[in-house]
Amino acid sequence: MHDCLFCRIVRGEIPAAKVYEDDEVLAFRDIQPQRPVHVLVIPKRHITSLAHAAPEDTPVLGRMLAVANGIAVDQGSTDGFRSIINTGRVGGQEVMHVHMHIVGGPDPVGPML
Ligand code: DGP
Repeated sequence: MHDCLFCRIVRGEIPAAKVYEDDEVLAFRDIQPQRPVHVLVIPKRHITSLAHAAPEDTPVLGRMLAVANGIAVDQGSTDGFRSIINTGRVGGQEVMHVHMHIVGGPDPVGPML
């Protein structure tokens, strides 16, 4: 997808603070962090949303889940984290390239609800 924001990050056309990368998956810090740790994990290959996922996308979607804990721990979220995937307009998805938020880190006001 030529104009997709996250595809452009994958291609290096837009800078991002990368924290993890392998053949299939890229993770970088969210530009508007909601917590001390806020990372987005994306497939390098364009998938618009979970509503657009095809059977052949199963391995890369699994990889996104499989790398989440290591990324969270590396970023300092050593006592758990949230993983969130918004899907579609009603689901609050703003960037139409599937992504998983990893949100956590030390919280001075207590645990997440
Ligand atoms: P969502 O609402 O689930 O589609 O979340 C999209 C997230 O993407 C939002 O938390 C802000 C983040 N974001 C938007 N544009 C950029 C960008 O150019 N760079 C980075 N690192 N994050 C971005």
